[in-house]
Amino acid sequence: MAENYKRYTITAALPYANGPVHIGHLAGVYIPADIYARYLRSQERDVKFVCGSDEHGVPITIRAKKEGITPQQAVDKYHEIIKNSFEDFNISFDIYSRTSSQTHADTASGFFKKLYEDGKFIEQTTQQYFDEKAQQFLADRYIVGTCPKCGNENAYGDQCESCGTSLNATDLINPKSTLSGAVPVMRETKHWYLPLNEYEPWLREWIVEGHKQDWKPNVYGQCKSWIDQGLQPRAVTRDLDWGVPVPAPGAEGKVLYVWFDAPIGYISATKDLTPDWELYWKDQDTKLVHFIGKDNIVFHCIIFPAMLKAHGDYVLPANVPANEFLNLEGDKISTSRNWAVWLHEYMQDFEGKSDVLRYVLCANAPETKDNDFTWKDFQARNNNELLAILGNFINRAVVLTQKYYTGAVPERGELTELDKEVLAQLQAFPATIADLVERYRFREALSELMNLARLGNKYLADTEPWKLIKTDAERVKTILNIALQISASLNILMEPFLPATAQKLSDMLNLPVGKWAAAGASDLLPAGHTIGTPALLFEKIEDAAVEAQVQKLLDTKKANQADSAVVEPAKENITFDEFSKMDIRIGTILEAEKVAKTKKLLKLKIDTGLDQRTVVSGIAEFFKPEEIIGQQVSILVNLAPRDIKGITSQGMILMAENADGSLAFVQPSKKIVNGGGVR
Ligand code: B3M
Ligand code: ZN
Repeated sequence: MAENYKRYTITAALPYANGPVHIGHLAGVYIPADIYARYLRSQERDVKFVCGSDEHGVPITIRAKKEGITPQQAVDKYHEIIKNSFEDFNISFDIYSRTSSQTHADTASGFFKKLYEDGKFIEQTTQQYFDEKAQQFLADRYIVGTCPKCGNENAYGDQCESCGTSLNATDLINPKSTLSGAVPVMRETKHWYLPLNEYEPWLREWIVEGHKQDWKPNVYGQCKSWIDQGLQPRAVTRDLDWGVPVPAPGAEGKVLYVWFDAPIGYISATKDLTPDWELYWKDQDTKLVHFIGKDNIVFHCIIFPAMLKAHGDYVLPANVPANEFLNLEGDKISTSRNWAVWLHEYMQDFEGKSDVLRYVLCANAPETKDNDFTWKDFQARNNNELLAILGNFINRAVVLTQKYYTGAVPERGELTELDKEVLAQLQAFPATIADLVERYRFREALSELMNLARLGNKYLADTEPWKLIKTDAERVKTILNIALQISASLNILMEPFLPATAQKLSDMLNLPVGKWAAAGASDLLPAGHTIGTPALLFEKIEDAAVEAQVQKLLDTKKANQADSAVVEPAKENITFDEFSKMDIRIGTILEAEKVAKTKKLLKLKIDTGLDQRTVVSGIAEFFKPEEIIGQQVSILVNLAPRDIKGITSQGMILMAENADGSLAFVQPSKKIVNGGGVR
C-alpha cells in the first residue's frame, strides 16, 4: 500500500428510515463501502466503518403521516428493518447508529452552536412558502414544483432528483404543497444560513484544483459545475416539529435542516463507537472516505465540507467515490411505484444466497454510468460465473484431495514450467486487486478475482489430474498442492467481496481466512495439513426461481397501471324517473356455454325469479362456463330482446370493468332471493 494514512474513517450514506432498503442502495453505496472496509482490515489497517439511520427531516414525517403513525414509530419500524437487511448481507459496519439518539442530538446541536458562536451563519428573515390549509411552512419535500434547470415537474423544495440540482423552495416554478395540494402563500420567517458563497474560492482550490486527478470524473464534474455556477447561502434550519431543536435564541419551534444534521450523524456514530472518536475525525493522518449515491454529491462534497471547514477542527473527505444509479429491468427504481427488489424480500426468496446478490451487484455496479439489474443476468452470473468458474474450481481441488489423499494436502514434487508460471501468476494477483480496490474500481477488482479462479480452472483442465492419477500419481500430488494454494489465496482475496462464501471455504480448507499480505504465497497450506469436508459453494439457480421474480415485477407493473388508469368522466345527469325505468334484478346462472364460432360470447340461462331466460353476454374471455354456474348476478330484465348470432338475448347482465379491460360480475354481498330488485 502506497498510502501513508494512519487510520481510515469510512462512512456509508445514512439511509432515511422511511422505508426498507433495496438493491439500488446496496449496489450504489453499501457493497462498495463494505468491500473497501473489509479490504483495509485485511491489510491490517486501522478502520472505522460507520453508518446509521437518517431519522429526521420531511421524508420521515411524510411517511409517518401516510401510515398514520408518529415519526418516532416510523423510524423505530424502519430502522429495525434496514438494520436487519444490512446484517443479512454482511455489511460489516463497526456501528450502525441512528440520528434520533441522544449522542447525535448533542453532537449536532453542539456543532451548530459552535458555528453560531463563531459567527459563521447569517441570520435572515425572508418570505417562505406557507400552506394556509395545513397551517405549516413548506420545506423540502413538503413542496414540489417544476425544476428551473431541467423542467422536471416533481422537483422537491431542496433538490431535483431528476438532474441532481440542489434547490431552494423559492426556485421552483408552479410550487404546490404536498400536504394539501394548495398553492402556497408567502409568509415571513427567520432562519440561519451557511454562506456557501464565502467558501467558493476555497472549494475551488480544494476540489477543482486539488482533486481533479483522484476523484471520480462523475463526482468531480458535478462539483465543478456547481462551483462554476456560483454558490448561494443555504438555510440550515427549518420550521418543522421533527428534528434537532435549533440551539439559538429566537429559534423556538425550529429544527436543524436534515442535511445539516445527517452528515454530523457520521461523527455521532463514531462517538458511540469509540472514546477515541476524535482521532478518527480530527487527526490529519486520518483518511476520511464517504460512500454515497450520486444524488448526495452536493451535500458531501460542498455543503458538509464547508461545515467542517467552518468548524475548523475536522479533517475533510479525502475522497467521495459516489456511484451512479442502478435501474431495474430497464426502469428507474422507485419506492412509490414499488419498482424495486427489496432486500428483506430477496432474503426470503433466496435464503443463504446473500453473496450471489453481492456478486451480481458488484459485477454490474453503476460505477461510471447508470446500469441495469435484470433477473436473467442475475441467474446467468450465478450459474455461469460463480458456479461454473469459482465454485467448480474449488470443488475439483477439494474433492480430488479428499478422494486421493483422504483430505491431507499432498507434498509438491519438482515443478514444471507450467507450475512455475501458474505460481508466478498467482503471486501477482493480490497487488493487482489491491490497486483496483484502492482506486475504487470494485467491478474490475472482482473480475480479477474471477480471473484467478479461471487460472485455477485452466490449470486443472490443462493438467487433468483425474486422468493422470492412473499413469503418474506422483505428478498429481504437485498439481493438487498447487490447486489448493490457489484456493487458499482465493479465500483471502474473495473475503471483501463474498464474505459468507469466504467463511464456507475457510471451513472447507480448515484454515482461518488469512490476511491480504499472505495472499499469493505458494505455501499457505502446508503439506500434511488436513482439509475439511467438501461442500458446494454455490447452487444452480433454476429458471422457475427467476421467472417467479419477473412475474412479481409484472404484477407490480399491472397494479401501477391500474392505479394510474384514467377513469372516464361522469355522464350527464338524469332524473330519478329515468333511473327507475330500469328494472334490475338479482338472478342466478343456471347454465352457461360458449356460443359456437365466437370468441367472446357466452349463452347463459338465468333464473330471474320472474322466469328462466336466455341471455347472451360478451364475457367468454374472462370466465369459464363451468365456473360461473350457480353464481348470482345483476340483470337488467326490461331491456328489449335482441338477436345475437341467431340467439334471442332477453336482458343484459351488469359487469364492472377493470383498468386492464377485464370484467367482474356485479354481485350482491350476501345471497339475495332471485328476482330481488336492485335500486
Ligand atoms: N438520507 C439521503 C438518502 O438516503 C440521505 C443520506 C444522508 S447521508 C448523511 O439518499
Ligand atoms: Zn432538475
